[in-house]
Amino acid sequence: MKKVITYGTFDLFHYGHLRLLERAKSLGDYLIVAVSTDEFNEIKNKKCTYPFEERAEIVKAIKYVDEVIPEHNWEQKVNDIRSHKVDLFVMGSDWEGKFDELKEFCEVVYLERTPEISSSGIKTKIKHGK
Ligand code: C2G
Repeated sequence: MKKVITYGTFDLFHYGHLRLLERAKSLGDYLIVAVSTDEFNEIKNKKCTYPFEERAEIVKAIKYVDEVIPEHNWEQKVNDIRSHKVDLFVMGSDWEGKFDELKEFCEVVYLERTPEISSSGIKTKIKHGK
């Protein structure tokens, strides 16, 4: 069974997130998603609309997702890969090259980011009605 893992905040869940998870799952048999905790988003300097529990609940409900774990820090990835016996680490291309050190532990693939959609873009759209 090929196990895949990916990480993210997944705030204001949108089709860019969905297409990432769909493609990540298509590369294996079992997809683990590590959802950033509110505390870690502070460290990432990422303002979130929804708290961890709600973001994790939505990700858990996605049919491509088999397991959700919390992402507490930048450093946990190697432990996650080892403890969950992960074969493939996947991230969107905005992270291209940033996690290449994980190639020592598993396959690393960056998938094309879906253009024109982002959590911050959605907020702007709602604020300015365009
Ligand atoms: N994504 C995408 N297309 C978009 C928006 C996001 O493919 N239009 C992908 C990102 O590349 C990422 C995933 O969806 O792989 C989650 O995106 P975010 O929630 O923005 O995650 P991020 O804040 O980048 O956190 O340790 C890694 C970090 O936790 C990643």
